[in-house]
Amino acid sequence: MITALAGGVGAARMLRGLAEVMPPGDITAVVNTGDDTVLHGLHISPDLDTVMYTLAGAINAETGWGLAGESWRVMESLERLGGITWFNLGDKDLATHCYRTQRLNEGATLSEVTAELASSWGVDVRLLPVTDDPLRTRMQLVDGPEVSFQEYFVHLHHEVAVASVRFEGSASTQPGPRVLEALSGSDVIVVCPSNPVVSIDPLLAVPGVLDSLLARRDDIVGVSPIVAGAALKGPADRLLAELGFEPSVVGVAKWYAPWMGTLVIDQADSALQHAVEAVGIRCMVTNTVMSTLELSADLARTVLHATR
Ligand code: FO1
Repeated sequence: MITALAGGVGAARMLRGLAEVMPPGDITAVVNTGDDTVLHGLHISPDLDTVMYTLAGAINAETGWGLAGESWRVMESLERLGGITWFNLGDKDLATHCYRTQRLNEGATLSEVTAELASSWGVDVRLLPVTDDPLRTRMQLVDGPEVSFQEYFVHLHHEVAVASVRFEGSASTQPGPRVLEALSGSDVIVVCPSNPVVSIDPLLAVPGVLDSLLARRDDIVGVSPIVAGAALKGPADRLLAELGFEPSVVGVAKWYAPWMGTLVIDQADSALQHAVEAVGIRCMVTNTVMSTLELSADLARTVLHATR
């Protein structure tokens, strides 16, 4: 049994690789919900959906989010009405948000709705929202107000400098059902190549999660989302720098070292292996760029052996 800590696109590719090399039913993914948002009255859980669609083989491979073969008729009509169109919701994807919102309004928990949606897509990896309670990542801009994560990421194209990040509501959250059990009971905990600041840190903000990880340090292996000083996707490199960490595998190692035993870095960063180890974390070097399913599976095999 393994448990993976997961954000969006990088995590989805890692999970797809893991599901190739071990029974999907033996994998639990604890997924970030700090990116969740409400638009048009609909509850949207981007990271849960990205992971679910990827594992179902239905993801839009070009964007890494949303469904393949989408149409955009609702967005076109919204544009004509002067509605909110900066966050692109495809027609088929909208059904997911309608269903989720309806079930939440009926009193179902996010964990229950997630299990229903995953089952409808034939996804056997157990997807657990880190919490069923409201958790919202908020970004304080250097030259501007505090904004929601999606306003920063999509509306502002993550092109603005960030002074600090907080996880609104975290103190009042409880871990989702079976989250702590998955962390304490799995053989290995894999930290997917997600953004440390805005994808993995929200998980740690949920009371009980960090303590569970600290107790498992030797069994935790992470994959760096930074390769050759740059994030493969998104603003991880800039966010690390803005928060005072090197935008490199060494910065990632420093961010994770208190609770992570092993960090897997890309071949392009092999010269930094000793610098990572100097932070007090074991370091393995391999190809971490998952441009094909085969490469995701290769990385998954390496990661699973890294703690043994
Ligand atoms: N990302 C974008 O860059 N632009 C979008 O318009 C957009 C829409 C969207 C809709 C549904 C969904 O599940 C994800 C979507 N994303 C979009 C991705 C999302 O904002 C980010 O990938 C994650 O929140 C970061 O992990």
